[in-house]
Amino acid sequence: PTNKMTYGERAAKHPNACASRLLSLMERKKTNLSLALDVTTKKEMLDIADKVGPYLCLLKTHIDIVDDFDQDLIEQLLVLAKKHDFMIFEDRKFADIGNTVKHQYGNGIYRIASWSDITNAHGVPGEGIITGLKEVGLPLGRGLLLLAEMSSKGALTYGEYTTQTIEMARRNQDFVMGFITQRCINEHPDEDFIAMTPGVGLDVTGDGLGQQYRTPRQVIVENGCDLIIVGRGIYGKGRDVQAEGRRYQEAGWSAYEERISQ
Ligand code: BMP
Repeated sequence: PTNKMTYGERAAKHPNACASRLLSLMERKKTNLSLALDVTTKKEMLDIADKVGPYLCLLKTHIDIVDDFDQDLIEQLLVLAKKHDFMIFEDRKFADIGNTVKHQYGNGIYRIASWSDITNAHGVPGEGIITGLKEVGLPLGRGLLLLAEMSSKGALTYGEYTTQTIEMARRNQDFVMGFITQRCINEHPDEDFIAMTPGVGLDVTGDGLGQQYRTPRQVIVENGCDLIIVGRGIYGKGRDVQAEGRRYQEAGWSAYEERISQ
C-alpha cells in the first residue's frame, strides 16, 4: 500500500502530473509540511512565506482574506515559490455548479487557476463541479483535492457523503490528485490519492471555534496521511515562525520515516 512507499517511489509512478510534481518535491526537500498562511495583510504574508519557505513543500493560501490584495502579491508569492522550491494551494473550497465554479476558478480579480498549482472543492453539488473545474485547470497542469473529511467539530463530512465523494474522485483521477481528509483513503493496490490533513498542532487541542488538533505523529503514522497542514501552530501570537517551521518540518518528516520503516 501507498503508506509503506516513499514519496519518491510514488512520484515516479504517479499518473497525475501535479501529484507527481508534489511528491518529488517532498522527497527532494525532505518535507511533508504545508503552511496554512491565514494572515490578512500582504506584508505579513510575504514575510512569513519567506521565513518558513525553506521548510515547506506547499503554501496554502486563503487569498480572499488579504485586505490589500493586488496582482503584485501573486507575483511575489510566485517568486518565493521559485526561490524556496514550494508549490501553492489556494484553499478555495469551491461548492457550486460546474458553470459557476469554472468562472470562480478562472476569472474575477483572483484568477486562481493562473497561479495556484492546486485547489479544492466540496463534493456537495455532484460531479459537475469537477467537470467544470477540470475544463479550466487540466490544460494548465493543475490538480484538484476533494474535501472528504473536515477537521472541525460536528462536521457533516462522514458516512455516505464521504463515500460518494471518494467515488467521484475515483472517476476523475486525471484531475483529482487527492483529498483533504483525516485518514488515508487509498484502498485498491493501484490507487494513490495524496492525503492532506489540516487540524495539526503540537501544543494545543483546539481554538475555541470548533477546530480540533492532532499531532503530526497521529496524522502521519497512525492515520496514514501524507501532508500535515499547519497554520497558527507556526505563526500564532508570540511564535518564532522560523523555529516553528523547522519544528513542524522535523516532526512531520520523522513521523513519515517511522511510517515507511515499520
Ligand atoms: P490552523 O492550523 O491555524 O487551525 O489552520 C488550519 C487551516 O486549514 C485553515 O486554513 C483552514 O481553513 C483549513 N482547514 C481546516 O482547518 N479544516 C478542514 O477540514 C479543512 C481546511 O481547509
